[in-house]
Amino acid sequence: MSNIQWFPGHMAKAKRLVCESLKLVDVVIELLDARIPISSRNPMINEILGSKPRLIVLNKSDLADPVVTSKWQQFFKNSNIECISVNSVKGQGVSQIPTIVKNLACKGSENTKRRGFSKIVKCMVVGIPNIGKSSLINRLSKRKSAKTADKPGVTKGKQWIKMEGMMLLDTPGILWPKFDDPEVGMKLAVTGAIKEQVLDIEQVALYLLNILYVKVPNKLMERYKLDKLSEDRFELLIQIGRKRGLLLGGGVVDTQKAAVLLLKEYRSGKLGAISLEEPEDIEVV
Ligand SMILES: Nc1nc2c(ncn2[C@@H]2O[C@H](COP(=O)(O)OP(=O)(O)OP(=O)(O)O)[C@@H](O)[C@H]2O)c(=O)[nH]1
Ligand SMILES: [Mg+2]
Repeated sequence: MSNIQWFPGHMAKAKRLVCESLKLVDVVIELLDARIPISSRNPMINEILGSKPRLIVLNKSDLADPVVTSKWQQFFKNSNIECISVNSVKGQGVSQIPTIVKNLACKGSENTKRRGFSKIVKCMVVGIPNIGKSSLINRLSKRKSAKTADKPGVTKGKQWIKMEGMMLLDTPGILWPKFDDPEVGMKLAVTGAIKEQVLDIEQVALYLLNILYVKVPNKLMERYKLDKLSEDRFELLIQIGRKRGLLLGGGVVDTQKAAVLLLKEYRSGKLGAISLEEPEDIEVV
């Protein structure tokens, strides 16, 4: 498996922006992908945040297995970090955030400064590209102030958005310079955090196909109307392409198009709500 590397100049800038803004805020919302809570956790952000009060929000919970998501919530709570799960598009779970953030801000000001904090709580939302930071802010503020789109790198600078009792800071998504584990890069690619231009889409689709084959073979059979799944992953991709009529000349399957289709269907939940990692898979926290 080749290692995806992705840390263009604008990400270094985004990291500086998060560092500088940290001084200005009472609380940080660390947004993670409910399907890959560990792989979507930026180790750099963890260092930057230090002891700042934080809430972990597992977003895109509609695309993850709810049983696995509950386990993740417990996993973070066991490490004394507040954690909830939400769907920022439909709004599920979002209404609990203001109260939790205000409580965290109160605690933070008692412990660190021994003085009150301003009534307006300042909260920064951080996370990897395309995770849903701007969508969450729009949901919380009940306005479409922040630009959102189904691709990474949409928010370029910081933007403060006001809501009742709170100021929210939207930030650009940040990845880190090197993925020590190539699987982390693959999972980020599968879920859409890395720009497609730098990816080998077929390789990413084969990685996903491997997980789906092991975890949810029935869902693959149902979705693509396959009686039997080929054990060879590339053959399986060909089976899917053929079923969907994605052919080049001479009846040859266009595996590139099949790869794009599989990723698109997984990302939009058409294959079901499927988590790609579980707390049991993680050896070291
Ligand atoms: N299914 C689902 N899609 C979501 C959810 N939250 C956000 N999205 C989608 O994810 C895509 C990215 O959302 P954004 O809010 O632009 O993400 P961002 O983190 O601000 O991205 P950058 O600004 O590029 O770093 C959009 O297509 C959203 O509709 C969610 O809870 N569930
Ligand atoms: Mg954004």
